[in-house]
Amino acid sequence: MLDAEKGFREEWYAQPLSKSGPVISMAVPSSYNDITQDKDLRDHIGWAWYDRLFYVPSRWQTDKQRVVLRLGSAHYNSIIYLNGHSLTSHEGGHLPIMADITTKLVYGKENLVTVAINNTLTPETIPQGTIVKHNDPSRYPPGYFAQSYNFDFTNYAGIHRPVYIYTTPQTFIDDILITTDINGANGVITYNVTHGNTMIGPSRSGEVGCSMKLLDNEGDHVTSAMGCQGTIEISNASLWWPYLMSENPGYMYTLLVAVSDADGNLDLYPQKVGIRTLGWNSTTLTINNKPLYLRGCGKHEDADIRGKGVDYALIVKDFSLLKWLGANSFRTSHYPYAEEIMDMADKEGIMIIDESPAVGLSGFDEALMNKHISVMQELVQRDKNRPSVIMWSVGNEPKSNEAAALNYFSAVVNSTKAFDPTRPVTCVLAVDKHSDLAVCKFVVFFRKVVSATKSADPSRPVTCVLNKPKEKEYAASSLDVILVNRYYSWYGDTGHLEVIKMQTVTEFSEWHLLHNKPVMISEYGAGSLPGYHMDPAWTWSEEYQAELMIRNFEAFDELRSKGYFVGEMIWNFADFSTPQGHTRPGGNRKGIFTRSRQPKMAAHVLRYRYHNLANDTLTN
Ligand code: E9O
Repeated sequence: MLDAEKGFREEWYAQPLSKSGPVISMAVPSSYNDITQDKDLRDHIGWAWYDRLFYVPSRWQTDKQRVVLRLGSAHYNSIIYLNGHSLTSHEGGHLPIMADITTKLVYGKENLVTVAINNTLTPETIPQGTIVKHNDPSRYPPGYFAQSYNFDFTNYAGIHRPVYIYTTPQTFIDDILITTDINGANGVITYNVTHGNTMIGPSRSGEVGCSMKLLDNEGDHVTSAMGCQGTIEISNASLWWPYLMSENPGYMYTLLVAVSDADGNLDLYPQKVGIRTLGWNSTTLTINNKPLYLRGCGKHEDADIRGKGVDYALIVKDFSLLKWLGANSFRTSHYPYAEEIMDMADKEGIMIIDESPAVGLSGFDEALMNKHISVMQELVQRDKNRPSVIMWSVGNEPKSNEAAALNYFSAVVNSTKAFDPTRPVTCVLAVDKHSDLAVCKFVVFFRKVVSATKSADPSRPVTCVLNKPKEKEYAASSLDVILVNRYYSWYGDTGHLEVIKMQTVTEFSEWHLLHNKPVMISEYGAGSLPGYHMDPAWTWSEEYQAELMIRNFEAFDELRSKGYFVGEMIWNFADFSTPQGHTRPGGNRKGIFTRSRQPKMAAHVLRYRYHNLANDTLTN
């Protein structure tokens, strides 16, 4: 039910919504926007309400079960009520919401869950948007406003991911932390299990014990261990390898975790474990001590009708297409994706750059920073055990030419590293880094002078008096790997495909020169309308998109030979929905697949390259 600011006043949560006004039939999980023929629902900004009556068996109460309500996500701000009482609230549209509802249910009877969702974005939310109020009464009706965004994709809203009610015993597994390592041919799994107790019955939490059983990927027993913390070493372990880097990519063991107490409560959780190590230095990324080259794409959770709603068939289709392409990775641009997608990535050996919802940020104040840090904490908490996640991305295309970005990103990146010291951290950049080769030469020059001075006298610190910072980009210095989005011959020098190679090589060598870190291109591409052909290539034709890619490949190959270029990701996997606009014919058309997942000419070109790259990596 759509709300124009009345729902809270009229206490819509106190009874089924149908008693407060006309309700719309709605599917969960799905975005609500594209499901009906109603333009007001598609374009709605503000509160929308969902509800559902459900029953729970009285046996759950007699069995002293703990009951949890879990929403995979709800976009953007949500308040959840149970049986007319406020239960919990959550800010942010892409991470799970959980609440213990054991004592709030009526057992053996009808219960009512109500979810109020608001999709409004402001400069204080992550991501940001602005509400533009139009006050001219001769041109707009009273109270007229529009929402604008700091990004180009449709801000789909609704309950996007599955909603579950599940039970555990009153002594339960609260969390499991897994880290893995390699010791010669052996794999090492370190685990830490934390448990809780709901105190429904007499608590004897002092007597809680943990035991582990490790199973291989066929479910056969490998080894067992006792204790809530510990290390398991497996001789001749099967490692987790990415797609096309091994015969058996995505190999995962199952750590069967059991927590039990003296009252006979037993909670079991089958935790998947992929054994792999990650490494990074100033030029290289490694997995299991082998150098990595990422060949992938930026994606979106986006499809006809359901918008950003989880769709199992679509997940299988997208992974099938990624493998057909020969891709080994993608970035969850520009927000955390559904756990069902992450599960597939673990299983199929597709590596993930796991991105926060911080797209297009600006105005770097402390309040935003604290919010950003807690989003990173929630993201790490959710995805920490996934072998597929090889890098955290704290954001995409921040306005990091604002000087405040320096301290801001150093704080966000350092906090992320404290939450998870095992993975590299990046942020996807787009602002100009001071595109002047002279500056880079200057940096190299001073590095040499400083190190020569230091070796002549190691006993004193060395300085140089500066008048102003030389770099216009302020986030890169905090990152482990530099990812940059560049659209030569699309957003700049449009139509001039011949400048791509030169400009790309110059730009990415400079990023490495300036920061002495591995670099990769995280977006490049062109829009194309499938079926529109022009030769010689012309913007929006399939030929133009394909030729732009081939010119980029020439640059990437030259950069790869320099030894610090660690990956390429096309923008975008598929065409996706955007707000209406004169530069977006039917959405963003930079997909190499159409929105219904059929290949454009570009997909065939990329497929040829990615399979060749995969063979290179196998033979080297
Ligand atoms: C972010 C992505 O979500 N990067 C954008 C993509 C695009 O297609 C968008 O879909 O627009 C590209 C940013 C390129 C920056 C150059 C801007 C020049 C404007 C004249």
